[in-house]
Amino acid sequence: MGLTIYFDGQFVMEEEAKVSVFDHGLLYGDGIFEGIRAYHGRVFKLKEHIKRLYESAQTLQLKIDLSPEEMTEVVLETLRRNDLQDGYIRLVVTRGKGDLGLDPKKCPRTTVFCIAAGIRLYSEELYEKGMAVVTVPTRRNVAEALNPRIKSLNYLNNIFAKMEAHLSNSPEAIMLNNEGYVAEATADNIFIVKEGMLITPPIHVGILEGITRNTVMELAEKRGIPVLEKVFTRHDIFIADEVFLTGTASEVVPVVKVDGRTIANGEPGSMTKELTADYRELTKVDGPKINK
Ligand code: PXG
Repeated sequence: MGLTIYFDGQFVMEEEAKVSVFDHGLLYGDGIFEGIRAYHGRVFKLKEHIKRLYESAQTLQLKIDLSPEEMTEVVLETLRRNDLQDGYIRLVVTRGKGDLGLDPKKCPRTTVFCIAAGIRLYSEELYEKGMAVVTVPTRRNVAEALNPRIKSLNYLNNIFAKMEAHLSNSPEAIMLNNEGYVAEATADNIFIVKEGMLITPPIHVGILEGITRNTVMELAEKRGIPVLEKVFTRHDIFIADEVFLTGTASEVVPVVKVDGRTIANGEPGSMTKELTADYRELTKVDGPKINK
């Protein structure tokens, strides 16, 4: 059975949810998105995702006709219409229809759509055994060109990175910034553990301020684990006690090998396991209920 999609003010069947070939989201990647998850009948960190969406819109001067409260309701109603209690939500705002020039002024109305679907996850084995990843040649965008804090529809450099990972038979890539410091993975943030401290690159390295990243830092602080936002290099990864990635889709994924170097004893570490368990517990209670 097809999905019901929110598309520009209406709920339509997926076959009818069609974006114009003149939409600048398609022609120029001029738009923004959020990837959100629902667990156990609640939408995890929905407030935070809506906030980030409107912050991305503010910088791109994308005028969204809906208020944040109305957008929240769009997400919840899309889940209800698809009878989903758990799932993956993709919320997209594009510049809308214009002409064949890139001028955003020629686009009178933004396009908004919301998809709610089941989620495809990494295998449970990957969580138990950990993942082997590689660093790749493609660098993360420099903030002065396109700030990675904007969750825009321009993902080409991350897609290059993903292709480069696949060329090395690796499921995921670690990207460096233009100075060679570790930035993030293609759709995940990165953490290392060293001597009891949890370390992650600061935002100014040029990364997305991940909502899962912020959540994991809060969970660590609750456990009394010291959390440091500090730049680090590949060498720091190789000599780390633990490495993991965080993101809405992947949650907390242990990394056990990087560029052929085995991390510590090659097994997911204890802090990674504790934070994974805390995160999964939080998904049971956080966020608004889909059905009131
Ligand atoms: N870095 C980048 C570049 C991302 O795109 C994250 C980090 C993690 O952020 P959150 O807020 O999710 O913790 C992302 C997230 C997808 C997909 O389907 C991509 C993201 C999120 C959800 C789904 O590819 N990007």
